[in-house]
Amino acid sequence: MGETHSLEDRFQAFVEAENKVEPKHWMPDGYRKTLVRQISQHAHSEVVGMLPEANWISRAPSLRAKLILLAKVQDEAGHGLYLYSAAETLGTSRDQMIDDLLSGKAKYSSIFNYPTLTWADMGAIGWLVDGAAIANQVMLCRTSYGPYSRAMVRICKEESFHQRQGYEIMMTLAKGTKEQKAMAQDALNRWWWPSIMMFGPSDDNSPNSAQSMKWRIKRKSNDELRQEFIDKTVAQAEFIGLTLPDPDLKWNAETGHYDFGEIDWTEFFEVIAGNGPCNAERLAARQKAHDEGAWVRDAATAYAVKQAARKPNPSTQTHAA
Ligand code: BYC
Repeated sequence: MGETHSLEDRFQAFVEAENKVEPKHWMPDGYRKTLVRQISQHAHSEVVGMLPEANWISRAPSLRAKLILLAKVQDEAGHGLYLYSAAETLGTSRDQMIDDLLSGKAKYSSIFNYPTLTWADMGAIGWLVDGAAIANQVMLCRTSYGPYSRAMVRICKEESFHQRQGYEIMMTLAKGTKEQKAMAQDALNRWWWPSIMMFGPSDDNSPNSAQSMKWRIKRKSNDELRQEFIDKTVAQAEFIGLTLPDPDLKWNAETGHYDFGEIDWTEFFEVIAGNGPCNAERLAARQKAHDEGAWVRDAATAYAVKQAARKPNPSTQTHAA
């Protein structure tokens, strides 16, 4: 490109040519800010997302189910860590990001502000919540920021295992006794609408989408992803004999997609404003874990200082012949 082009223009051409932006590259301030916002929210979602499921680890119905759930929750801790690391490459410290979560400044996914009332909720979360997360995250494997896109590749592989874990629980319950099937249907009824809200506001009400699509941070819009998820999930529900709780859900041969009912956006905006059923409980649990972990952070810092002081000075080091 000619020298008359601004840094912004060159950056735009760079991402449009499907290059990956790396931490040391020049980037517009807005690009950096958007990524810190999105990646840190994503990291917080993984970490807060452990809480509703952790509620059932001690009550899983078999040793096998307990082991699988434990592994899934551990994966989510790992996803949080990769994502905090990816966000740190943009120049924001993990302490700052965690302060923003605990003070209520940073958001995390709306979905984790709903309670997990029965074992079937572990099925519904894995099937629907991880299913929705995969739909969103497969596109993020192609996001323009290198560290985020690479973290997503591994995360998506693990999310596929999570989705199957959930679907298997739902399938088992749906094939079980009348009461077990009713429990699965009840969980589906409660998690369906919050799951489709996970994709965010509709495109005409999504303030960040246009710029994020232009910068190739987002590769598909909120509504496109929501539709893909719904289209894929209808057949999965039919296969296990459960009913999605939407009387307006109907195949539309003209569009080649399912039409669906009105989303309760008031509920969504209330939840992301901090007024969902479990927002206060979730943040209190994170605050408690943070406070109780203070001694671990202090010990790790003291150890790092001691190690740095002990490091031999290379100029005085002697080498064996
Ligand atoms: N919840 O302009 P928009 C998981 C906010 S966890 C809360 O469309 P954007 C898992 C949005 O932040 C998966 N807030 O925004 C873990 C913005 O507010 P701010 C989590 C939401 O960023 C454990 C405002 O609404 N996945 O897999 O272009 C167990 C306007 O929205 C939500 C990710 O985080 C929401 N649902 O698009 C099981 C994926 N939706 O920040 C599973 C990464 C919107 O301006 N994130 N908002 O104050 C993204 O892809 C995008 O950030 C979103 C939103 C699609 C979520």
